[in-house]
Amino acid sequence: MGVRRRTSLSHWGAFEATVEDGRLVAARPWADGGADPQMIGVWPDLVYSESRIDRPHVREGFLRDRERAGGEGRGRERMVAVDWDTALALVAEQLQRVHAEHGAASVFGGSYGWSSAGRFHHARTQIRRFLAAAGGFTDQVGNYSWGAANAILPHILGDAEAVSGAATGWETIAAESDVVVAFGGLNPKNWRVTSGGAGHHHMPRHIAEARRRGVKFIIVSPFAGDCPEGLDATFVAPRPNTDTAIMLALAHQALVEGRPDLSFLERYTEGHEAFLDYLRGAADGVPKTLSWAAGLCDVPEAELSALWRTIRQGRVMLTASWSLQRADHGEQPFWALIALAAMLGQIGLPGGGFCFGYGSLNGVGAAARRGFVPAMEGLPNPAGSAVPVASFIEAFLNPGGQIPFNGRTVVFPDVRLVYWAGGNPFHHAQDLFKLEAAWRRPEAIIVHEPWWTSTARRADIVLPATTSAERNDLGGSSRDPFVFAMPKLIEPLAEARDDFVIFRDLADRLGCRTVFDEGLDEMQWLRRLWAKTQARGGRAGLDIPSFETFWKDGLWAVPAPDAPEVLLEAYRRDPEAHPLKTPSGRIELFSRVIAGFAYADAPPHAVWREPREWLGAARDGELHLVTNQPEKRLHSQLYQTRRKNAPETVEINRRDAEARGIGDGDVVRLWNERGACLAIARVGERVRHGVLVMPTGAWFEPDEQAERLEVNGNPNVLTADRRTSALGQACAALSALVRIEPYRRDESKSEAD
Ligand SMILES: Nc1nc2c(c(=O)[nH]1)N[C@H]1C(S)=C(S)[C@@H](COP(=O)(O)OP(=O)(O)OC[C@H]3O[C@@H](n4cnc5c(=O)[nH]c(N)nc54)[C@H](O)[C@@H]3O)O[C@H]1N2
Ligand SMILES: Nc1nc2c(c(=O)[nH]1)N[C@H]1C(S)=C(S)[C@@H](COP(=O)(O)OP(=O)(O)OC[C@H]3O[C@@H](n4cnc5c(=O)[nH]c(N)nc54)[C@H](O)[C@@H]3O)O[C@H]1N2
Ligand SMILES: [Mo]
Repeated sequence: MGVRRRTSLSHWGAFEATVEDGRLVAARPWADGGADPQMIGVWPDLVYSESRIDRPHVREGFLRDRERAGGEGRGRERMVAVDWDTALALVAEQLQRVHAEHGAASVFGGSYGWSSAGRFHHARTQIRRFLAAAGGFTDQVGNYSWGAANAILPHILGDAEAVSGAATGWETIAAESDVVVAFGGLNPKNWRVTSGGAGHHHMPRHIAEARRRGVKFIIVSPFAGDCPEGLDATFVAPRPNTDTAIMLALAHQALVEGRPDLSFLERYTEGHEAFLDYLRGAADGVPKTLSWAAGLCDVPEAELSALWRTIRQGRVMLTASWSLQRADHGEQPFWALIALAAMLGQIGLPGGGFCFGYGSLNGVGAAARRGFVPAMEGLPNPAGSAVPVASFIEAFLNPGGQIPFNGRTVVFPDVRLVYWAGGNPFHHAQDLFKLEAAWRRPEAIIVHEPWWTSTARRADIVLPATTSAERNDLGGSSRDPFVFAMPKLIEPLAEARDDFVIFRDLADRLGCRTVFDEGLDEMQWLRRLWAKTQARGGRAGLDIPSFETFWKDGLWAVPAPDAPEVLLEAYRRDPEAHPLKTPSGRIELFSRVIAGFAYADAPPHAVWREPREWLGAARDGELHLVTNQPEKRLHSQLYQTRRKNAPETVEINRRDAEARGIGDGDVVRLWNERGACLAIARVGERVRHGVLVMPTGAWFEPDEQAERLEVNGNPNVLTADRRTSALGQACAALSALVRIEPYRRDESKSEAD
């Protein structure tokens, strides 16, 4: 067979794969794309990991007693290897049973998760298509990444584009901005990843260009790691979750100095008077002054005042990372940032106004034409049932329960069967010990996974899926100027099958195969997807290669746009000709629609509300736990390739460490009323006092002896299963208080409180 080199794609970048005698032996970043060599280099370890699932498996009790087995044995009982026919017959039988006895909404199949790159084989898309074809299911709406923004932005701007795709181009920042204020910072680790996968990792270059022109950067974050190295930025380190107060105070300062751009507010916004009244403290008697904010965020007033002086003139780009809205009342910092930008009057100008996510994902603000990476088609869900994505634990525990959600009432279905492919809820959900309890409730749990993740180990039926190296696909990201072919590199390992093939066989058994696959096989689907790219190119007047040429070349470079994008540029140019899709057609600083909802935790204009857990409410010894994205993983993906067998690290300020007798490198125990986990302490000055920073993504591994103790360092045993507000019902993981101490094994049992 010899040696072959092929290009392929992962969420962490395009790569060159070397295949020797049918075995993937090496991977390195593609061309000069700038992907992280270490993350790419572990591809062979990932594919041939010991944690690969070789065959279908069924939990022992479930194999014997089916749905009557109860959920107690999940994660405890032995998993028994079975042949594909037995496994598929079991899955089909369970789906039919639940449909017949309880109805389609009792099948929970939202299956949230990033899956792998590749548009056709994208597991979450495939499972939702299959379950829709099979009669319906309960879906999950929104996402963990920017769920709160997704709910609030349409009320303010008419749609959620400003977080889902649109962004002011970095070229305009490098060329026009005087100042960039980055709330939540610009952490370079996050630029390693793009949803869908990227050819170019452009951010370091853009930052360097901006620096060369002398753009001033201000990083607002409790963590100095959020500042790219070599960037001579001013650093403001507030308490977590207090950014809204700072933004409001800056807006108030603009007001008292007579600097708000009144002509902008009048022409382009709706309801600014109500917002300005709030800043003045008309109703609550609290003017939102710099000293008011200084007290809340615990930053000297002089620093906030210096921040104000930096942004009161010149071209100013205000940006917030997505992390800000993954917290209690996470809707508010995004609304407050838009309001502040409106006061400064630069929305719609190159290098000015506001933008979300420059520090969150590679490709935000990249020069790329959107819409050329074809999306795999979904099917309408006949059950019409869906819950907000982060509410699923509550849904499992509380069938028939109701929650308010963005002006509606969601009624939780009676979940009997859970089907997950392409996601890892024992990574992404909050309060994982609570999830463990909720996970026992359904009668049947089915998971497709390439690896024995914590979720796969807690299923009744596990079907081994291929990785993207083992199938043909195409992929890319709308935030990147390429569409990549992803040719099959190697044959499937052991008995692994593609999610598509598994669902096709199940659809066959359930009598819905033609609805599901439309009579097309893998390569025919890829051609059909490519035809969408061609059609789109035709409309744009571009000449797009044939599928054969694309496949042979391995990629197609999407021509660069004629001019860099500027968020809301057309609206600014002519608001009458390009009204926003809000009720007023303008940027809503006060929303009558939200007023109509009458939610106590989401008023009709941007406000400061105390988070339920934050340093302002900390009891003795409690610290604020920030759980951010891991540096060299994608969530829980790549964890299986780690070299050392030690828990995840937690960064702690020297002052807090010394007060607790914690030294650098010590094993520590973090705990609160929800649970406890272990970690290795990194002691230093990067994180502000009172705050701990711990990445997500360690595989959930409860200790066998101690109660509610997790040993790999998965911080989601500590975060609260509470959502941002009735408006967003989104993940609020970043509002959590914990205690920390040196770990001594024998003490751990008695101290779980
Ligand atoms: N505390 C805290 N929690 C958080 C966050 C936080 O900031 N703090 N962030 C949240 C955010 S923004 C997100 S997006 C979520 C991410 O949560 P997830 O998206 O659930 O995390 P991943 O680890 O990417 O899970 C993807 C799973 O799909 C599997 N997989 C990969 N390819 C395939 C395939 O082809 N077929 C099948 N069947 N499976 C496949 C992988 O092995 C992996 O187990 O986490 C959320 N959780
Ligand atoms: N390497 C890598 N990159 C990734 C991912 C990954 O798993 N690995 N995941 C991707 C995904 S799915 C998403 S959604 C994005 C998420 O993008 P973000 O949510 O923006 O990323 P995080 O790393 O969670 O948070 C960024 C920084 O925000 C700071 N921060 C937290 N809370 C506060 C606060 O209240 N105020 C202020 N001022 N700062 C705060 C933290 O110090 C943290 O380092 O990242 C993407 N990029
Ligand atoms: Mo995310």
